[in-house]
Amino acid sequence: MATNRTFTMIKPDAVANGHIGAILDQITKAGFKIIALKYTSLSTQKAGEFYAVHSERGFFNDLVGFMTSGPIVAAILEKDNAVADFRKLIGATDPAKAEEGTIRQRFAKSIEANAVHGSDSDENAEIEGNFFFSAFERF
Ligand code: DGI
Repeated sequence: MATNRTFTMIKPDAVANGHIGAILDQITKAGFKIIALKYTSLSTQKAGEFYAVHSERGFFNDLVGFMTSGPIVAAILEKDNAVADFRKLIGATDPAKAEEGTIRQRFAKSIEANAVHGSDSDENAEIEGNFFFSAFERF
């Protein structure tokens, strides 16, 4: 398993607000190398699968609705300590609690429309990367 990789999505709010370029710029300037990159969207079924761990939560239907509301950018990123360093770069789930200068503090408006996803473990990074990308789409 590649422990130096993580998976991210730029979520529909950040795409709609025109932040794809600024977010990718911040990610690459922080030392992450882009291994795979895709502009795509999630069907209701795919979004439900991706967030299956949250299926019993009260916000699940809203979350799936939000994640299917427009296109997203999916990417696999590489860097030493990728998962933890990327979580630090994006900031807290709730942008109101995210540290100054983090991606969510800069670009997100609410706990649901929070601009970016970042894997929370090496295992999930692997699973989530495989969810979006084949071997031929990684460089
Ligand atoms: O790993 P994170 O994305 O930081 O957070 P998470 O895995 O706990 O939750 C996944 C996503 O679900 C999160 O990015 C936004 C949404 N979410 C989490 N907690 C809440 C929420 N959405 C709403 N509406 N309310 C919540 O309390």
